[in-house]
Amino acid sequence: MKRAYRWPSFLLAAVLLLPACSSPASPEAGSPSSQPTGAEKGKLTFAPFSLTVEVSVQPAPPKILKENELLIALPPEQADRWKNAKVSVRLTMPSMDHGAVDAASSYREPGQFAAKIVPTMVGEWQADITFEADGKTSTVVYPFVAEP
Ligand SMILES: [Cu+2]
Repeated sequence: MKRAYRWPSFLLAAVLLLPACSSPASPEAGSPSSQPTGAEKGKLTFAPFSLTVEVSVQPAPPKILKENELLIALPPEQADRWKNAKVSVRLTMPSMDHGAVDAASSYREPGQFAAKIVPTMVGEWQADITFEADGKTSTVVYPFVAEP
């Protein structure tokens, strides 16, 4: 009887050590809209430009260690106005401390910017999206969850 209790506690310790760098939230919780940002699904506004874009990731949910695309869609009637803007993306994991990954984006007809992103870990990420035009700069935050 005494011996039977040793193994389970040893195994439990091993299991607890394994996910040392995983996010505290369960990855399968999935939906970025569960974040308390107040942003409606994927719609974010660059206030100095009075410009609301629709942000998404393809595929959804994005896969770790693969090339995914972060898409920033302009309203169709404003695509021409902003197609020469500079749009850049910075990825971080807010609950961790392993630095940021920068990605440039390029304009693609008929009205969206696309950035190639490679999340390195499962869990909650945030993309800081910076929009530069007419000598002004504005940054919005897009949260998403990466899966295996
Ligand atoms: Cu991480």
